[in-house]
Amino acid sequence: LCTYIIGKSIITGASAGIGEACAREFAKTGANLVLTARRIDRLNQLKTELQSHYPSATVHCVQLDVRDDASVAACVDALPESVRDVSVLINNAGMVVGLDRTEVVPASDVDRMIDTNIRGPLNLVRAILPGMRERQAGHIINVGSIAGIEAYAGGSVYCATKHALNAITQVLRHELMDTPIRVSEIKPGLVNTEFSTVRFGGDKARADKVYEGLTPLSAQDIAEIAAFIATRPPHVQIADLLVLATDQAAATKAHRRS
Ligand code: 8X3
Repeated sequence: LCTYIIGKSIITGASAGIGEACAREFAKTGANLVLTARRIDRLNQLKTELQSHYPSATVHCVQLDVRDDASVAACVDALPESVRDVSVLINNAGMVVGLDRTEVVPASDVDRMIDTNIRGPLNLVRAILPGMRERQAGHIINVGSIAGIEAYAGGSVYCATKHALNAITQVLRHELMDTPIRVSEIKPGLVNTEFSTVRFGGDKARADKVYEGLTPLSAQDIAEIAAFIATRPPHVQIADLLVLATDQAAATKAHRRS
């Protein structure tokens, strides 16, 4: 069994889905957590829960919109001394809007996806990586998607953002090859989270259809993989992990029983 521990970790988008599950999974190991999201109430609830279940974990919550570079920089500047030396950055915050043909995607939706899914992780890297370089220690784990290696009708901007994140992950590995800092990407397929509800503007019934008749991945499945990645020995860099539900073969190909 691996004995490497997860140290101080910052997780973006920790109020729900994969980010929230990562917070739970990392807290189990007694990690010191910085959790960020726009929905601070949900983060504070999660903090209360985590601290009662895992007393050795510490949790610091910050209301943050990863799209806003100045806020990201200020958030990192204001971190308490005890968690300043972040060792793991989980770039999880991400979203999708719509499943429209490319020519009808509103410009505002283009901006929201590009700003959250590309600018967001870049903002975090700009704020966190210099400290990791100084300390010569750290691990960046980007939450990508199968949409980062495949493209499907209705996914133009989302697929483009996840392809971009995949490129950024690879570039970082080149730039950090001569350091002990590791860069990993997890690319999940169908995961049952708020992702599809957000995609369809809150239409839960339409979102449920995405996962109907099959067994999708859960956020917990991905969080366990993130914890596995973060606890490998220092010479092991899990570069790229595509994780699919057993019922899924490709982004738009899945076996449904009903
Ligand atoms: C996974 C999203 O749309 O490819 O991030 O199922 S999708």
